[in-house]
Amino acid sequence: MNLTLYKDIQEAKRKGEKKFVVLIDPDKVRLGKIDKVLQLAMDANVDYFFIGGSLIVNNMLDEVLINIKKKCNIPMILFPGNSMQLSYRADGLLFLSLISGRNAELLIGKHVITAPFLKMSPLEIMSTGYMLIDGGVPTTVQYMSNTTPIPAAKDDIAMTTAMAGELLGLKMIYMDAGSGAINPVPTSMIESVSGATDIPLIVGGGIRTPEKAEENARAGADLIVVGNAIEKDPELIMDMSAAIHSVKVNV
Ligand code: 1GP
Repeated sequence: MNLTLYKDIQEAKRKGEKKFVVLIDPDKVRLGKIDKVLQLAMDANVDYFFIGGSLIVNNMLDEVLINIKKKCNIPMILFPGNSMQLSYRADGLLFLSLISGRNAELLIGKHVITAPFLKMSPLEIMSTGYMLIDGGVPTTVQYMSNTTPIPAAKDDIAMTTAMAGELLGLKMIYMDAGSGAINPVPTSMIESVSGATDIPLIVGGGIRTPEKAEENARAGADLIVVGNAIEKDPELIMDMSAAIHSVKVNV
């Protein structure tokens, strides 16, 4: 088993370096277009792919993973929208607990069901406190999870939720405004959460420009996730990556 993903993420955080993550939704992938994304991702030194979506309606997950692995060596981390989205073909898995919500199934229920499978799997499992932040538009995750996102102006709720996640032993926090959010996670909220916790912080949802990505990294995000904007314009990968990797904070 290759257990270096989390070590690398921690090490980067310790050095004040930032990681760029491209989200690939197997539902939206056209196998022709993905080749271009893979090439650009390799050229731009993308750090990780997150693979997942809140609704995977086709059976492309394995095929997408096989195709990516054949063509590039960027680690693939599953970001599952539900417990069907598991595959040994990835490198790692975000074992998500939806700590911003109060849906017991998504806090612990599904985890109990998938634990025996995951325990035997070669995947590197990274427990992650997932916090949905109001991004100005109802998202698929919000609807599917039947939970209320943390209001965008409530930095204190985000901060204390993340602190509780850390104290429970979760290895990372993922603040997500949801795919296609109108408003990304507010900078002040990123600052509050990163200032109050020591575990790596993932931020995503509605990030469309390199400037915003860089601002989030400077505010304390350790991994920046971009999906939609890159699906629309894969060339954006180069500038996004340069912006995120240009940030090195003193720690
Ligand atoms: C969604 O954080 C991710 O879960 C990425 O969001 O597709 O809006 O970039 P976007």
